[in-house]
Amino acid sequence: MRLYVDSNYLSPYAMSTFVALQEKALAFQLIPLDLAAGAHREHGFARASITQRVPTLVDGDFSLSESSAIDEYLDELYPGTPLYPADPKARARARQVQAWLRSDLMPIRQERSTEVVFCRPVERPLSAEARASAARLFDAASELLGKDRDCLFDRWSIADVDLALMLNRLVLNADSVPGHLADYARRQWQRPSIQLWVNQKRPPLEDAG
Ligand SMILES: N[C@@H](CCC(=O)N[C@@H](CS)C(=O)NCC(=O)O)C(=O)O
Repeated sequence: MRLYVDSNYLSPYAMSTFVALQEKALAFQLIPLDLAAGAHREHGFARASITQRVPTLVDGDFSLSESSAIDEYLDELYPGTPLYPADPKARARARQVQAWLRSDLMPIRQERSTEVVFCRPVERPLSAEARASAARLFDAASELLGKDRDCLFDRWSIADVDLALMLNRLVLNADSVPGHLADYARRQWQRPSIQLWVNQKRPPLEDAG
């Protein structure tokens, strides 16, 4: 198996699929693509991915992009740690959380990029729009998690990775986050499969300005 990811190891979507492969204990080759140099536009990758985006998984003669589709594919085909809950309603909820985190909360994603999570914090305070997004994130996460839960469902799921990543955009930048949500995100971050991604060797960031 091959997993194509960005060569800066900053993509939260690539991280989700990397963690999924680790949790399934599958052997795979991690192939970093230099997106800035347009490596994802080259013919071979463009055809395999269909979308010209990372992550893309190649499994034998089958290739697939879109991180949550990859997560679901791996869970349906391979044994190992379940990535999604078995119960259909909980499973649907996990898919809801993943789809929502990939399509909403844009101001947080813009003002607290994953450079904050994997490299270094930024000083600029959140805009009013980002604070409003953060309030919606906290409401939703509190509703989903309750007060003291370690994970969204009865046991860990891949949706926890995505939710913890979104919260950690704020937690790791020392932005204000309700304590129970910050604790959840920090605990999730200790998972060995996540730490393997966190500890990838990244090229140094160029200084802004
Ligand atoms: N919805 C996609 C998003 C993937 C995505 O946006 N990948 C970015 C890297 S974070 C990418 O490939 N960017 C290259 C480009 O679009 O030019 C997923 O979940 O996999």
